[in-house]
Amino acid sequence: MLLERINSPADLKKLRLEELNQLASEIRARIIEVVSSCGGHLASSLGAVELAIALHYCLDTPKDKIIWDVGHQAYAHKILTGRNKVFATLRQYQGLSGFPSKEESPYDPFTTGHSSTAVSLALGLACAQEYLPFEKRYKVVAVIGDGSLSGGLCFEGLNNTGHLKKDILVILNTNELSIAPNVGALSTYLNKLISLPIYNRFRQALENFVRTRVPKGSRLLRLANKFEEGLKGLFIPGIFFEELGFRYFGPLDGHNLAILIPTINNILNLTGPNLLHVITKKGKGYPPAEADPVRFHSAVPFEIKTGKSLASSRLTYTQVFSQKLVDLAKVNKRIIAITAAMPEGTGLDRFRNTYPDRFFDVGIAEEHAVCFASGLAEAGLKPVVAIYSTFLQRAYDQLIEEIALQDLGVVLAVDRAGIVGEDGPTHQGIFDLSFLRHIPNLVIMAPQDARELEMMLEFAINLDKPVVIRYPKAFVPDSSLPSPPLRLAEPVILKEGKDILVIALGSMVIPSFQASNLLEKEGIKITLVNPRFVKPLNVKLLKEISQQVRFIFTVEEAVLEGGFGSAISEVLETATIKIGLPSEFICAGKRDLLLEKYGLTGHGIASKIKANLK
Ligand SMILES: Cc1ncc(C[n+]2csc(CCOP(=O)(O)OP(=O)(O)O)c2C)c(N)n1
Repeated sequence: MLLERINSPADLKKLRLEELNQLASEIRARIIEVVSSCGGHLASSLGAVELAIALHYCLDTPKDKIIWDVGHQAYAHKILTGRNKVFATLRQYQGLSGFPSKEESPYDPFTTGHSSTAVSLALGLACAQEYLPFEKRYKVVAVIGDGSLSGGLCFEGLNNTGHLKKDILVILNTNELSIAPNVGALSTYLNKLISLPIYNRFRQALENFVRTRVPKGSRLLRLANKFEEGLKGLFIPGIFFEELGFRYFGPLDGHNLAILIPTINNILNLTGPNLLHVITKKGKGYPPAEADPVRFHSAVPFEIKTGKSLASSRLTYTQVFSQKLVDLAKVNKRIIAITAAMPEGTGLDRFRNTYPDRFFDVGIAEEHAVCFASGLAEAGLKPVVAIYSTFLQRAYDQLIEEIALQDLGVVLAVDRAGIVGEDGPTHQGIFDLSFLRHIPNLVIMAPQDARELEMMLEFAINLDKPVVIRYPKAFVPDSSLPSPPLRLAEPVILKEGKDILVIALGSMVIPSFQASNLLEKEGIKITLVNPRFVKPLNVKLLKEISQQVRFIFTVEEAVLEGGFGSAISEVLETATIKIGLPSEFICAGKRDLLLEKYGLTGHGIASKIKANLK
């Protein structure tokens, strides 16, 4: 096994080309073996194996910096940079992160996970070089996907790079997919480039001719340059990037090390912004992933031989939302569904398959998704934007300016709210309550179970206000708790007792109910309230209830600062004790394990309450 001999990129440089190809196969086998048992971003990482080998072969890492956009395709990079021995701990509690992580390795200059940031980060590093002593300067490479390129931030980075003309290599890795098939006019353009590799040869020939045959300063040179300029638009691929100020190279086969290595070596000797376009196959080398790269983008554990998923078939909140929206859209023809490149993750694939004319995948463009929804709502339609809590962070300004300020009837179905598990700190959906709660006009709800999620979605669709419904990445709980019809701001009192009041939000209602059963066995009498709404609150009723008990507790699956408990303590005169998550970046690990760690289970809540009563 060659892989056993690779402890750092220095070892890679001792290998011959055939050995590098063999190494690529061994890395693929290792990735498949580990991801089949712990899940992860399989297809993208399999597609970027040769790219990782070529980059580490050509660069002097970790002095030189590679920034992988999103970072989900960087498993080979991890394996090559001294992390193979611990690779089996991928995405597990206290194990290797599923994304580049600064804490984990000097080869990861940034901790990443959100899309379209790589060019801007790389430009910052490239710009900083001028301020560093010569011996400390390094090369900077950003690897972006065609999906990342559908995000506006990536364009801002490219635009500024072309303007600043710093030394930077952007590698554009196209495979015609984000998670789902890539969308947008630019993606169509890239596909056109891929299918016409002839231009680059033509351009190369023209450049060689001009360089070798035409005397410098001659009229002929000026003419030839004009001719080249004129032909550019017709023939040269990457005119778009050239106009942005980049020198464009490619497209190349991103799995062919014999071409990749010398090309990257050559380009690294050039100054200014350069863009190398490579074409790869998502899922390369594992037939089930090549055949179904969408399913294997973020794979759950699977059987290697067949690719068969080993996931539980229990119902999730996402599936409940997915089905209910389709049911509501059957009757209400104004409903429009919007996703920012996550049709499968948000469950909107069902809507897309049922009502393709009322479904929009806008690319990895959360800001645009929210603005676009505003336009649709202003025109009288009922947009439902399904989005992960962590990615809604991107659209904060649009939410305030284009939705809330206009008081438009847009529904935001905020999935993955709370602890998400294996994707770790970049993906935990724990900040949304704190950044949403203070926005005027917004109605915010959280369901205790599947039934309540369905009710809330229907309620939101019929309310002419901006509404957020937040729900976790979880199986829906078995629930026999009552769910009377929803009324704006009205909580449900689930049980009444005179000692303490527990107001538990959304995913924390059932664990708090379990906690109350435990505490009642010890003689503590509890009033348990499911508030349903974070905003608006029925302050009068909450005050009345709170005056009948001695202690008040709130429970939420979100960061405490500025969260739901803060909302309660702002309106009640009695002191409240808040149970929830600390304001810290929560590591990866199974959701259940992390909930237990932070005391957000029935037992955990009961012991926190008891500890505070003492
Ligand atoms: C801001 C943001 N939105 C959504 C995602 C979810 N996401 C992760 S990877 C990905 C697709 C990336 O596509 P591309 O850059 O083409 O890489 P590929 O997986 O095709 O190699 C998406 C949408 C994200 N990481 N960040």
